[in-house]
Amino acid sequence: MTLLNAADVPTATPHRVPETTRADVLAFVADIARLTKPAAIHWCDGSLAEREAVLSELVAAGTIEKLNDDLRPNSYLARSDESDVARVESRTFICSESEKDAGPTNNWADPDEMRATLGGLFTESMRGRTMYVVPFLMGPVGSPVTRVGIEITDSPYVVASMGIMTRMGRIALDVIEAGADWVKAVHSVGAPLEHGEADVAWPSNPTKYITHFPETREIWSFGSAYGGNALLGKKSFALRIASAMARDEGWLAEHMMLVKVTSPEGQIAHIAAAFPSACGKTNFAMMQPTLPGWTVETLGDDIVWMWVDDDGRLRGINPEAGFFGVAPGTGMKTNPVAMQTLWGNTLFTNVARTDDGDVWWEGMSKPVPQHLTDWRGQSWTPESGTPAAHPNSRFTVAIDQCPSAASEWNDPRGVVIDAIVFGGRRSDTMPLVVEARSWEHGVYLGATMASERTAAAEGVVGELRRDPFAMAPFTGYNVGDHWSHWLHIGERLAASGTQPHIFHVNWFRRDSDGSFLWPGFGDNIRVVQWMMDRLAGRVGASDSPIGALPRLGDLTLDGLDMTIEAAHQILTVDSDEIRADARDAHNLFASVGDTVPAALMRENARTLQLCD
Ligand code: OXD
Ligand code: MN
Repeated sequence: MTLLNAADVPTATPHRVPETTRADVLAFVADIARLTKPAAIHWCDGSLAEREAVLSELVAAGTIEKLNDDLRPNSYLARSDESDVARVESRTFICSESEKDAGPTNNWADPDEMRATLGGLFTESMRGRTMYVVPFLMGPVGSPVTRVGIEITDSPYVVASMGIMTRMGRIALDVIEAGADWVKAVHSVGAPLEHGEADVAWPSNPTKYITHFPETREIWSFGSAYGGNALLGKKSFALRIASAMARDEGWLAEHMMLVKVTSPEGQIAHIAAAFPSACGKTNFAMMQPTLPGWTVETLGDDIVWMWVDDDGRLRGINPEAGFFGVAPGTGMKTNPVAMQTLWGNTLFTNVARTDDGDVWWEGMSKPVPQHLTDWRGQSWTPESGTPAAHPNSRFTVAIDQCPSAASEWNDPRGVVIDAIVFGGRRSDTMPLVVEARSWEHGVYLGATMASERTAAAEGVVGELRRDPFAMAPFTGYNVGDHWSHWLHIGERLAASGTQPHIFHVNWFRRDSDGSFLWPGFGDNIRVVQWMMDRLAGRVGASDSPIGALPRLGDLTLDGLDMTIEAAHQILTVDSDEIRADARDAHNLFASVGDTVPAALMRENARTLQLCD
C-alpha cells in the first residue's frame, strides 16, 4: 500500500527485537509505524508470559475485569463501548479494482479512493498507544491450505483474542521465515491519545471502515475493536480475502461448522454445514445426540477451508483455533459441551456479571439471578426490562478446551467431507430436511438460502434476508462467480466420483401459534441419521420440487413429544410457498445479473416447473 502523509522518521522504537530476517515484514512494520506513530512497538511471540502481560495491561486500563478465580479460573469479562457491539456490514468494503468483481452483495469502494481515505484516517491514529505486531496462522502447520497473516493492531484486547482464535506468534513467524507469503492486516481503534490524556476503557471511533483489497490481499480496519471487525484473522482474512484466494487457487473458504459423526454401527461421516451468523453452527458443532450410541465430535464452529486432495476427494480443515461464540441461548440444556468448554481460560465480552464475580446471560440458567451487573456495567434486576447480556455478547475460548473436540482438529491433512449442509432460520416454507437432486441443485439450494436476521450484525432482527451460502457478508468477490466456483469444484469431484451429498435443513419452522415445530439441539441427530442413511444408500425418499424428502417412517421420531400432524408439517412442502420462494430467488438472480451460472437458472426454472 502506498502510504500517504507518512513522516520520514518513526517515532517508536521496538522494545522486543523482531526475530525475522524477512525484509518485507520489517518494511511493513516500519511503514505502518511511520504512518500511525505509535508510542511503542511490540512483536507478539504468543508466549504465556506475553499473554499474562497483555491481560494485566487490559485489567489496568479497565477494558476487562478478572472473574472470580474459584468460579471461572483465569477468565475475564470485557465491556465494549455501547456503539461497538457487532459486525458493521454497512461499513465493510471490498475494494477490488473493478466494481463488478465485488458484486451486488458487497459494498464496493474504488481502491485508490479508499487508500486515500485510509491514509488520512490512519495518520497518527496510534499516537500514545502500543502497536502490536501479531503474526498468525490460519490452519495447522503443514496443511496445503494453511495461510499466514500479520495483523498490526493498537488494541491489546485484539491481541488477547487473536491469541485464542489463531495460532499466534513465533509459530507463525517461523512459517513466514521459511518463505511463506503472508497477508497484510492493519487495525486501529482510531483513538490516538494526546500526551497525558486519560484513556477510556474501550477506545473506538464512531467512524468505522472494515476494508479489503482482494487483489493485493490486504485488510485495513479502522474504528472498531469488536469481533469480526477487529480480529482480522476471522471474517476479513479467513472468509473475505481467503475466498478470493480460494477462487484463484481452486479451493473453498466457507462460513461453515465441521463435525465428525459416528453411528452406533461405526459409520463415520464428516459433515460441513453453512448457517448464517447466530443460527446454531456452534450448537450443531457441539451436539450431544439424544439417540443412544451416536457421537458428534467437534472440528470447527464457524469457518471451513476445503480443497480437492490428490485422490480427488473434498477435504476440509478449520483454519481457526478457538470459538468466538454467541453467549445468549447457550446453556446446560441447549449446549452443555459449550458450557463445559467455558469452565475457565475464557474471555467473555458484553455478558452480565453475577454478584459473586461469575458470568451470566439470558438462556444460561433458570432461575434468573435476582441481581446482576449488566453488559453496560449497570445494576440489573429481572424487573429492569432490558437484557442483562447484549444479544450479541460472546465467549472466546480455545478449541482444545472443548471436551468434544475431535482428535483430528489440528491434523494438517484435514478430514474427507462426506456431506454438505445448508440451513437458515425460516418460520415457514423450508422443510426440516431435504436432499439436493444433484451437485448443481445443491449449489442452487446454497445460492438461494434465506434466513431471518439475528443480532450478530446490524439490521432488523427477524427480517428475511437472502444469504447465499451464509456468505452474503463474507464473500470477497462477485457472488455469482462464487456459485460458478462451487460448480467447478463439483466437476472436479465428479471426475473422481466422490461428490459429497448436499442437504438443506431448517430447525426453525413454526406452527400457526408461532411455536417451534422441531425440538432441535441434540434431537437434530435424527436428521443426521437420515443423512447418513442416505450416504450409505440405506433409505429412500419422496420427491418434491426442492429435492428428496424423508418419508414419515424414514426418520426416527420415537420419544419425541410431537404430533403426527406436526411431523407431517415439517416433512412436507407447500408448492405455493416453494413457488413464491423460487420467484423471489429469481429476483435475487436478476439482481446478480450476468454472473449467475446458467446451471442455476436451469435449477430455478426446474423448481418452478415442478411446483405446477
Ligand atoms: C461470527 C459471525 O462472529 O458470523 O461468527 O458474526
Ligand atoms: Mn460466523
